[in-house]
Amino acid sequence: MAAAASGSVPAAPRVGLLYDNRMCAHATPDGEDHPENPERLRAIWRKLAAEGIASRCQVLEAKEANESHIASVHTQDHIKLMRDISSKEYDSSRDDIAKGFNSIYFNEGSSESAFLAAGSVIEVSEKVAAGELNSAIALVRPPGHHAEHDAAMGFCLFNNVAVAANYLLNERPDLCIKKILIVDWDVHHGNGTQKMFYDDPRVLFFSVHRFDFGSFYPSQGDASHCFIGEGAGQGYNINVPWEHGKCGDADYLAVWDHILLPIAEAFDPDIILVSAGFDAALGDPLGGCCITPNGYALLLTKLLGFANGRVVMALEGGYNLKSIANSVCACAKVLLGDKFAFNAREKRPFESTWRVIKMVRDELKTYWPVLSSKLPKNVPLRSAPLYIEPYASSGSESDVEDVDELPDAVSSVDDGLSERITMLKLDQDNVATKNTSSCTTVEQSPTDSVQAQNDGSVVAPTRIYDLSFTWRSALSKVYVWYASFGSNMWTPRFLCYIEGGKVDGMSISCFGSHDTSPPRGTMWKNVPHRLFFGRSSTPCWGTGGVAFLNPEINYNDKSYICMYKITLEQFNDVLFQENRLVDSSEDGKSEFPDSPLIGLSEMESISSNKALHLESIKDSWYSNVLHLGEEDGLPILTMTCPSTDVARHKSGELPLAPPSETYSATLIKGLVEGKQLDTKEAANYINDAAVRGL
Ligand code: X5A
Ligand code: ZN
Repeated sequence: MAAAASGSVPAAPRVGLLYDNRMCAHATPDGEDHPENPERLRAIWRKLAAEGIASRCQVLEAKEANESHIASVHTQDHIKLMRDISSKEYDSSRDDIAKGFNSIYFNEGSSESAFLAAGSVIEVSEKVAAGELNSAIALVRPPGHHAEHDAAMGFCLFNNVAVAANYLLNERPDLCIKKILIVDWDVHHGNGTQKMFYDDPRVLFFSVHRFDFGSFYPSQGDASHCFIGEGAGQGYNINVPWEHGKCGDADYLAVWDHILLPIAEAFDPDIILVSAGFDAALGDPLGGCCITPNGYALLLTKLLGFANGRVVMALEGGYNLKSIANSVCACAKVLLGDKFAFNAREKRPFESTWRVIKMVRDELKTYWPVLSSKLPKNVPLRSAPLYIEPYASSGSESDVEDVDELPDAVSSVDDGLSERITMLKLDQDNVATKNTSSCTTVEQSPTDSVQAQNDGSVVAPTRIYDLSFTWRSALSKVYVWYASFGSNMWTPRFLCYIEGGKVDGMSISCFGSHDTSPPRGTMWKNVPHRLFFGRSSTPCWGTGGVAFLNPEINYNDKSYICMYKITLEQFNDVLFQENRLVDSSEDGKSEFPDSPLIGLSEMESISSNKALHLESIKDSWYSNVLHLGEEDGLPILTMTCPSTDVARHKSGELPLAPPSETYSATLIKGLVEGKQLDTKEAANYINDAAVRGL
């Protein structure tokens, strides 16, 4: 290495790496499995050690945060609770207190871990800001970005990154950090961080996350791109909300190139703090996205072009041990100056990504004029994940004019799917229209809000994203096959769930769906699941059992299903009605739950796991949504009891009971009119299932 001796080689970057096994003390109280577990840190550390990365970094120990520093973002009550929650006095109430928060557990190690996590991000940020280190990675847990000023949430106790940002800005004027860019690439929205700096122009908060039209965790409307900050902080809050899962390197890079980097250039931060969750990584069980390690490396490389490369990464989420270890490792190599080859497998962003990019730029261009520049034309795009079907306009909608708003790109898609492509547009509901904001407001009509936006001078103070509006409109363009195996096999009876009303034999009327359009198709199949009749009476059919499908596959069983091609919105409405979640209000109007049971992310998890037991309605009879296969590239879904109920039926704890006369007559009509069996065969089929049991 002659060059080294000549002194012309730049010194290797000084990279801080904070790891401390004291942060492994926070764990579930009884050792229950949990995605946010101590193994996450250990897996990352083992990998960095094995790859010889740790030894090239300055390895730092964790340090507890001062309460006074945490107090810049959290209330005294919250700090006290987090400080004391692990003490003896809380032994008996700890679990109940955890239940009072959203997605939180505590044990005896939680307090120390929480203070160490917050203090550690302060520690490395200070060193980077002071120039002692060029950059740093803080391997901390519990994570931070969901924590609100007065509450733990989403596996997060203190908002580590927010605490560190405030520390630099308020406590260390000597370090001359006046502007901070926070890049939150965790797959979830950084709701806590957003709120903490919402009116603060010194902190530019950028979060790219799955939104799925409001159904992805934390499922709050404020993750939408309409939330741009308020007061002096207007324009300093940037949300990039994905419409669905499966986003990967190409999608993130497009957002970097067309939103984040131009803004970072204009903002010119003094330091960048990355809320570095790795749950958008390929293989993550919660995220459903697919950033590769090299993808992360490239995203990070691009950030190093700002703030003189002063970048601090703080671990947030990330739940596949291999994925997070490989991803952090790739990032550490970037900080150390290693070269890497970027070879994205899938180089095309989704069409939805392009649409989201345009939306965000439109929303923010008055604050960041650089966003008014022209986007490249003819970008090759790919169609949305399969279950999002072409939005076949039935003629009444005037969506033609919006077509020129779409990228002129779809033509060059080379996988033959281009004809199937139609944008998931939110047009007819005023949620998004040409040249307008897609935000709805409480006080203003959509039109008013549009004027306020175009004028650039007025922005509604409190904007509320109407989620039920949004999920319905989004899920109304997604098709599934709903598979019926009971009375719904008789089409007139099924249509009660769509159109409302009842047929002979039913003692209660159905509410119907918000969308009363008839199924787009009907089809029969057999499935290897056992049909049985359980429970001894129902409000609708009276005495006698009703049909269930054993969720377990058994190739000796063969049951008939009648499938209806309906929208995911309608499927949710069927699910609501089957589980009696729709009520009549006083004025006789029907009241549906205001969020879907099955959104796009649930669809994905059902498709990959074959079933999803809906925790929120776990005591209802039909709380288990099964994936029975695919037809036309669309999932076949049904609803039945959970396997725990099957066990209770087997043990006799829950009754098995033959169907009533009228109920079985309905099933038989279904099978006969559906041309599956003649009357005698159908009666035998039902009778067999009734006497066979489980
Ligand atoms: C930090 C993080 C996720 C919480 C999911 C709760 N939290 N269902 O990734
Ligand atoms: Zn996350």
